[in-house]
Amino acid sequence: MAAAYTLYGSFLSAPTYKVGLMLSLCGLSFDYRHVDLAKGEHKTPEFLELNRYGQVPVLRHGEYTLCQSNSILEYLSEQTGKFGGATVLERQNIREWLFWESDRLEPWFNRTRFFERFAKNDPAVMEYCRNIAEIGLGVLNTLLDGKRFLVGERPTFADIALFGVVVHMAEAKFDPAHWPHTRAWWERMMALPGFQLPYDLLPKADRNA
Ligand SMILES: N[C@@H](CCC(=O)N[C@@H](CS)C(=O)NCC(=O)O)C(=O)O
Repeated sequence: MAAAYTLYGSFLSAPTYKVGLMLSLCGLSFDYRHVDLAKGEHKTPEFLELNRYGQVPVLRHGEYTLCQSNSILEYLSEQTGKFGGATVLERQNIREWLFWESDRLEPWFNRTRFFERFAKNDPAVMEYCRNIAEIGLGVLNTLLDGKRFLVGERPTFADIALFGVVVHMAEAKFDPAHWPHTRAWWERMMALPGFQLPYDLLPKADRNA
Protein backbone atom coordinates (compact mmCIF):
# COMPACT_ATOMS: atom_id res chain seq x y z
CA MET A 1 0.00 0.00 0.00
CA ALA A 2 1.33 3.46 -0.90
CA ALA A 3 2.38 5.65 2.03
CA ALA A 4 0.27 8.72 2.75
CA TYR A 5 3.22 10.97 1.97
CA THR A 6 5.47 11.00 -1.11
CA LEU A 7 8.59 13.15 -1.04
CA TYR A 8 10.21 14.12 -4.35
CA GLY A 9 13.75 15.35 -3.97
CA SER A 10 17.46 14.84 -4.10
CA PHE A 11 19.77 13.46 -1.42
CA LEU A 12 22.09 16.39 -2.14
CA SER A 13 19.40 19.00 -1.51
CA ALA A 14 19.20 20.78 1.84
CA PRO A 15 15.52 21.75 1.40
CA THR A 16 14.68 18.11 0.61
CA TYR A 17 16.46 17.10 3.81
CA LYS A 18 14.43 19.59 5.87
CA VAL A 19 11.21 17.89 4.78
CA GLY A 20 12.62 14.36 5.17
CA LEU A 21 13.85 15.22 8.65
CA MET A 22 10.48 16.66 9.66
CA LEU A 23 8.72 13.50 8.44
CA SER A 24 11.22 11.31 10.28
CA LEU A 25 11.03 13.29 13.53
CA CYS A 26 7.22 13.11 13.32
CA GLY A 27 7.48 9.32 12.95
CA LEU A 28 5.87 9.38 9.49
CA SER A 29 7.00 6.93 6.83
CA PHE A 30 7.05 8.20 3.26
CA ASP A 31 7.52 7.03 -0.29
CA TYR A 32 10.48 8.69 -1.96
CA ARG A 33 11.00 9.72 -5.59
CA HIS A 34 14.52 10.66 -6.60
CA VAL A 35 14.72 13.69 -8.88
CA ASP A 36 18.04 13.81 -10.77
CA LEU A 37 18.93 17.50 -10.87
CA ALA A 38 22.07 16.86 -12.96
CA LYS A 39 19.85 15.38 -15.66
CA GLY A 40 17.43 18.31 -15.43
CA GLU A 41 14.53 16.13 -14.27
CA HIS A 42 13.22 19.08 -12.22
CA LYS A 43 12.60 21.08 -15.43
CA THR A 44 10.59 18.46 -17.32
CA PRO A 45 6.92 19.23 -18.10
CA GLU A 46 5.90 16.34 -15.79
CA PHE A 47 7.83 17.77 -12.85
CA LEU A 48 6.71 21.35 -13.54
CA GLU A 49 3.16 20.03 -13.10
CA LEU A 50 4.17 19.19 -9.52
CA ASN A 51 6.20 22.33 -8.82
CA ARG A 52 5.77 25.34 -11.08
CA TYR A 53 9.09 26.73 -9.81
CA GLY A 54 11.00 23.70 -11.10
CA GLN A 55 12.69 22.92 -7.79
CA VAL A 56 12.87 20.15 -5.25
CA PRO A 57 11.41 19.28 -2.82
CA VAL A 58 7.79 18.47 -3.52
CA LEU A 59 5.55 16.69 -1.04
CA ARG A 60 2.39 14.92 -2.12
CA HIS A 61 -0.23 14.16 0.48
CA GLY A 62 -3.64 12.99 -0.67
CA GLU A 63 -5.07 15.62 -2.99
CA TYR A 64 -2.33 18.14 -2.13
CA THR A 65 0.92 18.72 -4.00
CA LEU A 66 3.10 21.08 -2.00
CA CYS A 67 6.37 22.90 -2.58
CA GLN A 68 8.70 25.32 -0.74
CA SER A 69 10.30 23.43 2.12
CA ASN A 70 9.52 25.88 4.91
CA SER A 71 5.89 26.03 3.87
CA ILE A 72 5.78 22.22 3.80
CA LEU A 73 7.18 22.10 7.34
CA GLU A 74 4.35 24.33 8.51
CA TYR A 75 1.83 22.10 6.77
CA LEU A 76 3.26 18.97 8.40
CA SER A 77 3.21 20.64 11.78
CA GLU A 78 -0.45 21.49 11.30
CA GLN A 79 -1.24 17.95 10.14
CA THR A 80 0.54 16.25 13.04
CA GLY A 81 0.26 18.78 15.83
CA LYS A 82 4.02 18.38 16.30
CA PHE A 83 6.89 20.89 16.36
CA GLY A 84 4.56 23.89 16.28
CA GLY A 85 4.36 26.89 18.58
CA ALA A 86 2.23 26.73 21.72
CA THR A 87 1.17 30.39 21.66
CA VAL A 88 0.51 33.11 19.07
CA LEU A 89 3.87 34.63 19.89
CA GLU A 90 5.71 31.32 19.49
CA ARG A 91 4.02 30.72 16.15
CA GLN A 92 5.03 34.21 15.00
CA ASN A 93 8.56 33.61 16.26
CA ILE A 94 8.77 30.42 14.19
CA ARG A 95 7.70 32.33 11.06
CA GLU A 96 10.16 35.08 11.87
CA TRP A 97 12.99 32.54 11.87
CA LEU A 98 11.81 31.04 8.57
CA PHE A 99 11.68 34.39 6.80
CA TRP A 100 15.07 35.34 8.19
CA GLU A 101 16.53 32.01 7.10
CA SER A 102 15.22 32.44 3.53
CA ASP A 103 16.65 35.95 3.38
CA ARG A 104 19.88 35.98 5.35
CA LEU A 105 21.14 32.41 5.61
CA GLU A 106 19.91 29.78 3.18
CA PRO A 107 20.72 31.39 -0.21
CA TRP A 108 24.24 32.44 0.83
CA PHE A 109 25.07 29.29 2.76
CA ASN A 110 23.77 26.97 0.05
CA ARG A 111 25.54 28.84 -2.73
CA THR A 112 28.77 28.64 -0.74
CA ARG A 113 28.21 24.91 -0.29
CA PHE A 114 27.47 24.57 -4.01
CA PHE A 115 30.69 26.37 -4.97
CA GLU A 116 32.78 24.28 -2.58
CA ARG A 117 31.17 20.93 -3.31
CA PHE A 118 30.14 21.06 -6.95
CA ALA A 119 31.46 23.98 -9.01
CA LYS A 120 33.81 26.84 -8.21
CA ASN A 121 32.80 30.34 -9.31
CA ASP A 122 34.47 33.72 -9.64
CA PRO A 123 36.47 34.17 -6.37
CA ALA A 124 34.79 37.55 -5.75
CA VAL A 125 31.34 35.96 -6.04
CA MET A 126 32.36 33.11 -3.75
CA GLU A 127 33.75 35.51 -1.17
CA TYR A 128 30.65 37.72 -1.32
CA CYS A 129 28.34 34.76 -0.65
CA ARG A 130 30.61 33.31 2.06
CA ASN A 131 30.78 36.65 3.90
CA ILE A 132 27.00 37.03 4.05
CA ALA A 133 26.59 33.39 5.11
CA GLU A 134 29.13 33.97 7.88
CA ILE A 135 27.22 37.00 9.13
CA GLY A 136 24.08 34.81 9.20
CA LEU A 137 25.89 32.05 11.05
CA GLY A 138 27.09 34.64 13.56
CA VAL A 139 23.54 35.89 14.16
CA LEU A 140 22.29 32.33 14.63
CA ASN A 141 25.11 31.53 17.05
CA THR A 142 24.51 34.67 19.10
CA LEU A 143 20.77 34.12 19.32
CA LEU A 144 21.30 30.51 20.44
CA ASP A 145 23.45 31.62 23.38
CA GLY A 146 21.67 30.44 26.54
CA LYS A 147 18.83 28.81 24.59
CA ARG A 148 18.05 25.14 24.10
CA PHE A 149 16.12 25.68 20.86
CA LEU A 150 15.27 28.63 18.64
CA VAL A 151 11.78 29.17 20.03
CA GLY A 152 11.24 28.30 23.68
CA GLU A 153 12.42 25.16 25.40
CA ARG A 154 11.10 22.68 22.84
CA PRO A 155 12.21 22.05 19.28
CA THR A 156 9.92 23.52 16.62
CA PHE A 157 9.96 23.31 12.85
CA ALA A 158 12.05 26.49 12.89
CA ASP A 159 14.86 24.36 14.35
CA ILE A 160 14.30 21.74 11.66
CA ALA A 161 14.41 24.37 8.88
CA LEU A 162 17.60 25.99 10.13
CA PHE A 163 19.28 22.70 10.99
CA GLY A 164 18.60 21.44 7.47
CA VAL A 165 20.83 24.20 6.16
CA VAL A 166 23.69 24.31 8.66
CA VAL A 167 24.04 20.51 8.75
CA HIS A 168 26.15 20.95 5.59
CA MET A 169 28.69 23.20 7.33
CA ALA A 170 31.61 20.89 6.59
CA GLU A 171 30.74 20.66 2.87
CA ALA A 172 30.53 24.45 2.71
CA LYS A 173 33.91 24.63 4.48
CA PHE A 174 32.67 26.48 7.54
CA ASP A 175 34.41 25.49 10.76
CA PRO A 176 31.80 24.55 13.45
CA ALA A 177 34.35 25.51 16.14
CA HIS A 178 33.64 29.17 15.32
CA TRP A 179 30.00 28.80 16.37
CA PRO A 180 29.92 26.92 19.71
CA HIS A 181 26.28 27.71 20.60
CA THR A 182 25.21 26.45 17.19
CA ARG A 183 27.32 23.34 17.71
CA ALA A 184 25.67 22.67 21.12
CA TRP A 185 22.18 23.11 19.58
CA TRP A 186 23.24 20.76 16.79
CA GLU A 187 23.97 18.06 19.40
CA ARG A 188 20.50 18.58 20.90
CA MET A 189 18.93 18.20 17.45
CA MET A 190 20.86 15.00 16.81
CA ALA A 191 19.55 13.55 20.09
CA LEU A 192 15.89 13.87 19.02
CA PRO A 193 14.07 10.55 18.46
CA GLY A 194 13.89 9.78 14.74
CA PHE A 195 16.86 12.01 13.87
CA GLN A 196 18.97 11.04 10.86
CA LEU A 197 21.72 12.82 8.99
CA PRO A 198 21.03 13.74 5.33
CA TYR A 199 22.83 10.91 3.56
CA ASP A 200 21.37 8.32 5.94
CA LEU A 201 17.86 9.69 5.59
CA LEU A 202 17.52 10.43 1.87
CA PRO A 203 17.85 7.51 -0.59
CA LYS A 204 19.71 7.84 -3.87
CA ALA A 205 16.87 6.17 -5.78
CA ASP A 206 13.11 5.75 -5.59
CA ARG A 207 11.98 3.93 -2.47
CA ASN A 208 8.62 2.92 -1.12
CA ALA A 209 7.98 3.17 2.59
N1 LIG B 1 13.07 27.89 -1.38
C1 LIG B 1 13.06 26.58 -1.95
C2 LIG B 1 14.45 26.28 -2.48
C3 LIG B 1 14.49 24.97 -3.24
C4 LIG B 1 15.80 24.79 -3.96
O1 LIG B 1 16.63 25.70 -4.06
N2 LIG B 1 15.99 23.59 -4.49
C5 LIG B 1 17.14 23.35 -5.30
C6 LIG B 1 17.86 22.08 -4.88
S1 LIG B 1 18.57 22.28 -3.30
C7 LIG B 1 16.71 23.19 -6.73
O2 LIG B 1 15.73 22.52 -7.02
N3 LIG B 1 17.45 23.83 -7.61
C8 LIG B 1 17.20 23.78 -9.01
C9 LIG B 1 16.71 25.08 -9.55
O3 LIG B 1 16.45 26.00 -8.77
O4 LIG B 1 16.61 25.18 -10.76
C10 LIG B 1 12.66 25.55 -0.88
O5 LIG B 1 12.97 25.76 0.29
O6 LIG B 1 12.01 24.54 -1.22
